[in-house]
Amino acid sequence: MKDDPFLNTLLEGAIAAARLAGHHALANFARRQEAVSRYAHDVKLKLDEECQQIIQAELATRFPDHAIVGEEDATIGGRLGTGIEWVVDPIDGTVNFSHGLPFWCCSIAALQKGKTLVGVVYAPALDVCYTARLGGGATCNGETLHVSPIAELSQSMVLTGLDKNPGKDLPPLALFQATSQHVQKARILGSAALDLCRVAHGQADAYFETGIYIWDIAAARLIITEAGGQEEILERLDQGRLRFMASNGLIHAAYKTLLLDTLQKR
Ligand code: LIP
Repeated sequence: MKDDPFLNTLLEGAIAAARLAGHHALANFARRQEAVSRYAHDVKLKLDEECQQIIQAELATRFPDHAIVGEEDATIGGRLGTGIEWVVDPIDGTVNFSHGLPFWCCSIAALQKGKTLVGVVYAPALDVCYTARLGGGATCNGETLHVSPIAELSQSMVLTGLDKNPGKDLPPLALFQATSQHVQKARILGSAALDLCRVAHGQADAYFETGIYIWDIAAARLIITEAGGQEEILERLDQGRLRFMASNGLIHAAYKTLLLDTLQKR
């Protein structure tokens, strides 16, 4: 596992920012229902915005020349000259958080030319901090991560989410029913970043979702690959939405074929 001082500095900053934001959300748990706006199946919380501001302030102090893009405020801070762009989801699993479910996290990634250099996914309510450096491995609370050895789709646990805007696609529940018959269990936990970290941790074997965004996956996709897994954007949809999958690598081809055949996208 190579040691790169530049990546270490980026990772140290990302961890500090994620912890500041996560502790702020936890400390203001009583305010978890304060909403900026509510939608049919989603919500934008005041704490989303506050945590985004905390992360942006910490990163801008440490890295004034870097750009910052976040779910709550696609602000490009600093100069793009360095080519380093921070991609931030201050609270991934927002609806879980607003209901008091612990499956939520702060996700922060540093990208250069679209490639993730470091990633942090911090889940304060679960007291777990996942990290990864490009070429430097992945950890959970300092312990090295590796994906599961499950090699049969029929024995696998897959994590997914339901697309809020399916459009002309197969209805999300029909896709869930059709694919879940071919795996041991399919679960919906409500946080893409944490789902991907569970795959990296070997606690699940694959993940798939349509309708998520780069900020949901930017950090955790590096954690997956540095833990020996595989990930790919299957399709880029409208308004930045993605069809994305990841796995332990062993069941990747079989799961991808099942998904695309069911979606009739092959
Ligand atoms: C969430 C994703 C989750 C998806 C939810 C939501 P947010 O992100 O992490 O996988 O199913 O609909 O998009 O909005 O909580 O940051």
